[in-house]
Amino acid sequence: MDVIVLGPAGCGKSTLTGEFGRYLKREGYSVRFLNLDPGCLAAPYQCDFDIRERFTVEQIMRSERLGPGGAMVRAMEKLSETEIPKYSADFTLIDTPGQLEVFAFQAAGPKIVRQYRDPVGIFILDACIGIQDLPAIYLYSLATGHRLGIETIRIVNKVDMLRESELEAMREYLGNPVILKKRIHTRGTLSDIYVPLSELLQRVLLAQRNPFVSARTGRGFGELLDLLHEVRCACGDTT
Ligand SMILES: Nc1nc2c(ncn2[C@@H]2O[C@H](COP(=O)(O)OP(=O)(O)OP(=O)(O)O)[C@@H](O)[C@H]2O)c(=O)[nH]1
Ligand SMILES: [Mg+2]
Repeated sequence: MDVIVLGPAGCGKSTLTGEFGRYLKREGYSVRFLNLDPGCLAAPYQCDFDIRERFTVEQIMRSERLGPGGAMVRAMEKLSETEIPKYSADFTLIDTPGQLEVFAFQAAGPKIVRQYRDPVGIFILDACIGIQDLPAIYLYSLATGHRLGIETIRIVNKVDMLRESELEAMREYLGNPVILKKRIHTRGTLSDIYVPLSELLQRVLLAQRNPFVSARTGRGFGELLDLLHEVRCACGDTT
């Protein structure tokens, strides 16, 4: 199974790739690690393929006299023209750049992802974001999956940083459309857009499971693994 780890800057993509990969190995699976982030200084896992061996954002900044954003866009173009090795491991974990908008919303992203036959995306929601901002980031995750054209599951990471009562509130919130709806602002001229969007979000939230995970402690890895298996089961049901 090819698993593409997605999410905004600093949400824990690289940590999860490393720690979840080591967990999978302990469970007896064969695992490969791919780093597709040409901007990182180091990856916290032993890479089977590391895009930084071909080019880095820093090299592109120097050679093409670009700023960090422009160099990352250029790097993604180069990545989309690069043949990424394919492995027949049980799990190939693919770590992606922190600049999600460059990876997912420029032309290169879907082209890169299309190199894989039927990948699954894990979109990481950072538990520290706070309940009030969850709807926005959840919509972002849906847009990302849609844009890349891949089946995407969502996990809440860094749960070790919250108290149990805070986690409970978040769990209740994710499972309760009424609370959620109140949180989406519906005032003003944009209400025509936000009301249907909030209704869509409620339907999605009720239909999906979102494992609570800590990439640091390994909490929730078993549930994440189960969900990945379920996504790949014949029925495709992730409830
Ligand atoms: N407490 C806690 N910290 C975490 C967890 N996962 C990641 N972190 C920390 O969050 C910070 C960012 O983690 P990374 O794994 O580098 O995040 P990333 O999404 O790969 O970051 P970029 O590639 O730069 O976007 C680091 O300090 C990690 O140690 C977690 O589950 N719990
Ligand atoms: Mg990273």
